Amino acid sequence: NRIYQSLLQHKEKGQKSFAVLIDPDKVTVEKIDELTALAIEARVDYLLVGGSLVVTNRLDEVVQQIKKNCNIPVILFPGSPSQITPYADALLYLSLISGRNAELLIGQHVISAPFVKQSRLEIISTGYMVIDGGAPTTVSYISNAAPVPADKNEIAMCTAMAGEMLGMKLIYMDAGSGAKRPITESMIEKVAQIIEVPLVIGGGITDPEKAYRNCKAGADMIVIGNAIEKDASLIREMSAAIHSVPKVSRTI
Ligand code: 1GP
Repeated sequence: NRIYQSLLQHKEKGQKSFAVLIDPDKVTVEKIDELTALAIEARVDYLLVGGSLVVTNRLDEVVQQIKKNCNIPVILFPGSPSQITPYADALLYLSLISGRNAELLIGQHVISAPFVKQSRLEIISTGYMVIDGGAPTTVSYISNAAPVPADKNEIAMCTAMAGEMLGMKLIYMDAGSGAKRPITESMIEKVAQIIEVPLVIGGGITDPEKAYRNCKAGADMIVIGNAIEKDASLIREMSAAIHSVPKVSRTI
């Protein structure tokens, strides 16, 4: 579990990580080449590949092209069990703990378990929490489950705590891709304080200042997709902002 260990080490040192989310539906080979060149230059920590609704079957091809170009670890962020490829390094094994849709909590995992195991990917058990992003997002619609209301910090805290106690190795709070309103720093702070495992934050982050403030509030990893799809050069500024957060080592 090389990748998870690197996440834990970063967390211990108070070092923040930046992950660029690549939607396999939206990238051409040329775009992948552009993104990976920028990601290497800007020292992006991880590349996430996936999305709630992936319609093409180019996943293998996209991941292979990324791996050809760079050594940045590729972590799958699947919207469904069909989005798995052995060419990646790791898989966020997501259980939608903010929802009450049994299929996304455990049903699909049971169906795909033999296939996932065979893939030999590093499996990172992830408590996935969708937070209301101000308007319906693809994930809130597709998941057929109510997101956590944006101002209910207590619900987010209790959900994250429960996820951690159930053994999840990572908590990922997501306002949904392209969310109108990203997750508040106050919610991030409350959740970060109450859990020990790394905290990933994404959804609707468009400016480097917000990414920086999220890290200061306690996020360990920031995921950005949409804003980079619109302007790939943002990778540089985002990476600089996230990596400039003063390191505060963890005192246990
Ligand atoms: C979505 O958290 C990710 O699942 C990233 O969101 O595309 O809005 O950056 P954006």
